[in-house]
Amino acid sequence: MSRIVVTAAAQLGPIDRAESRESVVARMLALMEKAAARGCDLIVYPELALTTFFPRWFMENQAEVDTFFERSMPNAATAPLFERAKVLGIGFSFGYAEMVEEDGVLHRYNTSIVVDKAGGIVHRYRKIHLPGHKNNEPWRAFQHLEKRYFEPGMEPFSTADAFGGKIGQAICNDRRWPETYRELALRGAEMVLIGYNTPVHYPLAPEHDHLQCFHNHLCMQAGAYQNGMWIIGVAKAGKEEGCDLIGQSCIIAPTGEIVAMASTLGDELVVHDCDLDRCTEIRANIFNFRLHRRPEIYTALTATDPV
Ligand code: CDV
Repeated sequence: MSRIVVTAAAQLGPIDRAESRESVVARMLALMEKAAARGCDLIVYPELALTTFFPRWFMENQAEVDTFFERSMPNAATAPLFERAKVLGIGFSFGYAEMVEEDGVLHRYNTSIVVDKAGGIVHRYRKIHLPGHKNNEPWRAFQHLEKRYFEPGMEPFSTADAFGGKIGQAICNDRRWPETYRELALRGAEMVLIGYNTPVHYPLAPEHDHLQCFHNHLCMQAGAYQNGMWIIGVAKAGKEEGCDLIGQSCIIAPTGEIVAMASTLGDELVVHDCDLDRCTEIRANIFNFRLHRRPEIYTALTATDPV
C-alpha cells in the first residue's frame, strides 16, 4: 500500500504588529482551500504563525508580551482552521506562542502542533533550541528576545503516528543542529515539519547575512539526507515591520534534494507527493543505523561539555 502524503508547505508573508489573529487565520484558510483543491493530506504553516515575530521588540510590560500568547488551543481565533480542515479532510500544523499553567506555575513556550484529518491535536512540540538573548541590547538593529520571552522545551524530540507514517517536528533554530535530525530519526521520524522566522541580518556576524538562504537549505538538506527523511521547511517571509525575513520554503526528499520551493516572499503554497517509503532508499543503505552507526565511540555527543 502506498504511503504518499501529499504535503503543502504554506509560506506566510509578513504579518504586521497591528494585524489581528482573525486576519492571519483568514490568510491561512485561503492557503488551506488551495491545498485541499490540490488534493493535499497535510498543510504546514510556519513558526509563530498567528502574529508578527514579537521577540524583535524589547517589552518591559509582561502584560503586553502576553498579548502575543495563546492560552488555549484551539481558541476562538483558531477554531475556524480546525473546523474548515475537518470539513476539507486535511491535516495541518502551525506554530504559536503557548502560555500554559502546569502544577500552578505559568509557562511560556514557542510551540508547534500537528492536527490530523479528524481535527485532533496528535502532536505538540516545544522549541528546544532557543536563540537570541535575554536582555535589551539597543546596539542591535532589532532584538531577538526568545531567551527572555520563552522557556526552552524540556520534552525530548518525539514523533506521532499520523498520515500513515511517523511525523516529527522542530522549530526554526532547531534546524541548524544536527542533533535535532538524528534524535528524530532514531525515534523513527519519516517526515519532519519545521517552521521558521529567519532575519536576513544576523547582528552577531553580519558578514554572513548574504549566506542566510544558503545556510537555511544547507542544514535542512543535510538533515534530510543524513537521516533519510522528508523535511518540510516553511518560512514566515518578507519585510515584516522593517525586518527582512528569508523565504525559500521548501520540501526536501530523503535524498537531500529540494523537490519544491517557494519563489516569492509572500503567502505561497508549494506541494509535493511525499512517499514515506522513500526513506528506505537511504536508511536501508548508506545510513543504515543498525549496521553502520558506532554509538559506543560517540561518547562526546552526550557529554555536557565539549571534551
Ligand atoms: N526564529 C529563530 O529561531 N531564528 C533564528 C535566527 C535568530 C538565527 C534562526 O536560527 O533562524
